Amino acid sequence: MEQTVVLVKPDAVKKQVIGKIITYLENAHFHLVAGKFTRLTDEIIDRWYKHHQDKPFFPELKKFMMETPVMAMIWEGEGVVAKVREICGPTDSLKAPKGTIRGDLGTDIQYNVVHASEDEENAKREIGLLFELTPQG
Ligand code: 3AN
Repeated sequence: MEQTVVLVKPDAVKKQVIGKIITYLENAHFHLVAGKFTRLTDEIIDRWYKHHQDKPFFPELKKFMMETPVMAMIWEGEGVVAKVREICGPTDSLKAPKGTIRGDLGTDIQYNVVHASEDEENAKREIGLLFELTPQG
């Protein structure tokens, strides 16, 4: 069955909306199959966002992603990767429609509440990074 990774980012952890975010995904009838509250390390962020490493915003992004632990989850269901991206809304919260997670709970392009895997290949890579390679499972 198709799986995707959702991270509840530090802005959402601070706003205490982890439960709300889970509710959007449960309401869409997807299944939560794994989850952990965990601190991202330097190495994981470098590998996670390798496509952004040369961007000017990368140092800020890294600092932000290490501000608190993140809630990392694996969600499962038919078409889950694309549908969860839709439920999250576009990267920039200011452009995200109301009714999407980012439109309802996000602040801007950086403080955008959630990460969701871009495609199935990335979902597998991210599951490997966070749920298979990290100590404590
Ligand atoms: P998405 O999370 O929608 O797949 P990506 O992979 O392009 O978006 O970006 C990953 C993260 O990098 C975003 N969630 C955001 O926190 C940060 N980011 C992306 N573009 C910018 C930007 N232009 N300025 C600041 N932060 C950015």
